[in-house]
Amino acid sequence: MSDDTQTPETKLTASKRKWAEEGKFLTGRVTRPQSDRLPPGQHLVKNWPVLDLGQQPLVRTDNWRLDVAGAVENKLSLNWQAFDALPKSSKLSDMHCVTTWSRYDNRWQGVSTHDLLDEVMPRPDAAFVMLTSYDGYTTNLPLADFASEDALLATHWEGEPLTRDHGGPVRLIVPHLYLWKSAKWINRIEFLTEDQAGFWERNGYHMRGDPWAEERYSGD
Ligand SMILES: Nc1nc2c(c(=O)[nH]1)N[C@H]1C(S)=C(S)[C@@H](COP(=O)(O)O)O[C@H]1N2
Ligand SMILES: [Mo]
Repeated sequence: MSDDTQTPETKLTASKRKWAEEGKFLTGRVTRPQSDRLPPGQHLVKNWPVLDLGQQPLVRTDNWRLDVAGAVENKLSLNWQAFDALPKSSKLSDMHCVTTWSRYDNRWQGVSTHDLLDEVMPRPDAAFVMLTSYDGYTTNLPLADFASEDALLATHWEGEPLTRDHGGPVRLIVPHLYLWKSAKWINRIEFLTEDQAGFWERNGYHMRGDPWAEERYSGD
């Protein structure tokens, strides 16, 4: 057989098979016993507080873009129509803010990070992501956490479009890390081979931010 039957698809398929063999992206999987549901130092709230840098950008879907760059096979720049054409998922999860409030049972809809990763295919050396938002906010996290099965690019909360103050039209939700990792008004995802600090991480917050390990500040 000659080599000219090689198409981009077979290259992509081979790469996906290799990830499966390596168990890539499985490490972010998080299941915990119910008794361990509230992380240490947290208290429950019923409302949903708003926290950000005080600038809530007005981002409309007709000029929204999501750029995916860095250590990936397929760089993307999605407009709303292209993003909306991706498969949709629904997830139920708790959220935990470093300011000590937690809120249970949030129903999210959007595009799972798994489905996005299927499109962009991180290179084998990609190990971290840096998120950039329309208000200039940045935050970093390990790729394995970004790829966790509960993580999604959320467009809806409790069946309603995400409001502007909570990061609409699209925010990240990575429920097993403190909420500062869940960038509101997301605009760009860059895959990195080395970790870099985002906004709060440069200002003393933890590079990972696991609530069960109380990874609040860089010394924790
Ligand atoms: N773009 C952007 N995303 C952000 C922030 C921000 O200032 N800008 N703040 C983070 C912090 S510190 C928290 S606690 C959560 C709060 O999300 P909420 O306002 O929807 O509760 O958003 C995170 N994502
Ligand atoms: Mo926060």
